[in-house]
Amino acid sequence: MGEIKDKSLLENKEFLRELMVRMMTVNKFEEVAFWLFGEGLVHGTMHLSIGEEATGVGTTAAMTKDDYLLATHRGHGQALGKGVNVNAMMAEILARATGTNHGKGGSMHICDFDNGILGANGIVGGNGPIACGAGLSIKLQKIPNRVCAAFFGDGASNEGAILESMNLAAAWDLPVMFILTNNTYGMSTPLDRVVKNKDLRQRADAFGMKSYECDGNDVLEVYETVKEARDYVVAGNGPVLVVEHTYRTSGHSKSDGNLYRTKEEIQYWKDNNPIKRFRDFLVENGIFTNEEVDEMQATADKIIDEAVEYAKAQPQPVVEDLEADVYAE
Ligand SMILES: Cc1ncc(C[n+]2csc(CCOP(=O)(O)OP(=O)(O)O)c2C)c(N)n1
Ligand SMILES: [Mg+2]
Repeated sequence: MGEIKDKSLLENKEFLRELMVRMMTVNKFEEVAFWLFGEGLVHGTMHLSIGEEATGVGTTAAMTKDDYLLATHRGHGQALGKGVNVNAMMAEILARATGTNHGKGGSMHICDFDNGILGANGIVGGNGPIACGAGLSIKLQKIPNRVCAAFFGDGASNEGAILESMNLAAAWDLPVMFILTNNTYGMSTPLDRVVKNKDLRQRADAFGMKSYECDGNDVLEVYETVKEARDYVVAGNGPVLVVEHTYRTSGHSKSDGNLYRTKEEIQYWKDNNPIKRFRDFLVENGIFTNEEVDEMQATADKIIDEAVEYAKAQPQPVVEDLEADVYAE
């Protein structure tokens, strides 16, 4: 783990515990969703973010409930971090009527306006233009202390929509945080095969935008970096780019034979996953004992066990409701 700028964080045991439980909850949610998929209870496909837990959790921990967030196709951790109800999200994954989207959206469309989650998005790079719209609404209504965060990946960073959005947000000084989760791959394609300049942070320079960078497997570094970036944005300075370097140890989606990377590479990142690193940090610094961290894991396991039990008992959507929520009323 890197240098901690705000040492008082280390005394805030409740906050540190919350960060760990959230990461464990995201991890457990996805492991269980994987099994439910295998049982035929999840339809369509699904993108897991196992190994990337610190990005979604660390970023959203630095945001307020009212901040807006646009999640990606790999957005379970982003949505759970932002505060979506776990039961409702599990019900959505199982296509139940009481899910976040009434069972009609699924994994790639989780949305929860009460917690500022304007939706996940299956269109790679599709978040950028929407974030500009949300940012413009904050600016025109002069809403104080609010930002919109748009998550996107290294692959999406080459999409025209993202580059155009960064330019527009910079030109109009919009309160947008562009959160680039660099997990090294866009599906099976490594970043260095599709870009000449691997320094993704420099993308911001082209638009006159301030940028930040952090170790995306270090949850405290992610939190502190995004907090600083958010302070800059809410002070009225315009948008920022935050590059978070991480790695997805799970496959790209449900259909991934992992033929594009070695077992050794995956193992290296499993050994350096953000939950393990945070556990080591907490224990080595005497903040929590191993047993206390085990209790956090038990808490997360219970949250997810209960969510599965809840979701399985929920009704399926009915055909009569097919067109509900499709048109604005
Ligand atoms: C516009 C568009 N192009 C292609 C796809 C197919 N696709 C789904 S995920 C993905 C890879 C995206 O890579 P990245 O942005 O790095 O995100 P990651 O999957 O690594 O989280 C692609 C190409 C899509 N969903 N939308
Ligand atoms: Mg990627």
